[in-house]
Amino acid sequence: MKKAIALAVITATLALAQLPKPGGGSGGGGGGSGTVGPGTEGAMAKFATTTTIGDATPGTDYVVSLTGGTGITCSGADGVITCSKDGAVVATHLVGSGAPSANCTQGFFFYTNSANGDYYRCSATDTWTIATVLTSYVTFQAGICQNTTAGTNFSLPAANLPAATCITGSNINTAELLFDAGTDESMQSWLRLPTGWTGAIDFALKWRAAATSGNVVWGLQTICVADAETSDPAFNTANTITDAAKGTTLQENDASTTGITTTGCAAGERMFFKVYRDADNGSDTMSGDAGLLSVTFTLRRTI
Ligand SMILES: [Ca+2]
Ligand SMILES: [Ca+2]
Ligand SMILES: [Ca+2]
Repeated sequence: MKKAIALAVITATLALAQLPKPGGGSGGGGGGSGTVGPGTEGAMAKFATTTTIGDATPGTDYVVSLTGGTGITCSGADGVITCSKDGAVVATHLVGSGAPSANCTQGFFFYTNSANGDYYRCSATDTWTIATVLTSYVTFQAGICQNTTAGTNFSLPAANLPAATCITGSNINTAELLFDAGTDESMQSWLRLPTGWTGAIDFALKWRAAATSGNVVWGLQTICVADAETSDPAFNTANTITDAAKGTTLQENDASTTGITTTGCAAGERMFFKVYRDADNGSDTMSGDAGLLSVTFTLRRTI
């Protein structure tokens, strides 16, 4: 008789009784029970390969039944019960204190860190990925085009501001902000840092240019304002990205950086950001305007 059992932790209860030997003899008496839990490799409870309870000589053993357990398949006959791993059932949930270190198989394993409640999933063979950090993206388009009039939702300074310009094709109607090649120009806006924010933010932007050589240096600065604070703090030190122009005119061009500076920021706060072209930077060598199309923040939060 085969018995497939369905729990991740192997638990088996043994009922013991002395069996009569084949062809006669008296049994009876005996009895009791024990619980077999997870053990070390090679120990009976591990069921690492095949575990036999009893011996190969039927009729003289005390094990008469086995119940419970998970991930094992048992068969028994005449006092010998043999249990093996059931390949169709695998442990799926591991628990430990701290980050997981055990090997895992993608799609089968889930791990709980008992120290802080974080959950991990096996995202690839022997690779654990924390599952309680959600990644989200916030994108701001640089501008819009109403018929032939361009505008932007960003706040612009009184001087040294990028010009909103329509990009109108046969199908697409949108706008860009044109940043000068020699004078730093900037725009700014803000977003609310989500509850559970982990502190790590990546930044990406899309831009284009008529020029087909040289580099553009983009700058980003952030600063945050909390509840009961006034909202005119100085910006943090800038993160910059140096990105080469495409070799083909007006092709869209991605630029990005990870782990931007967010000193003084916390979950729930308003994060102001300022984007500019560091046009007078010696590394900003592209001639002509750089047209900003969008900026995107990658935010992470725990659940
Ligand atoms: Ca690029
Ligand atoms: Ca500058
Ligand atoms: Ca320049």
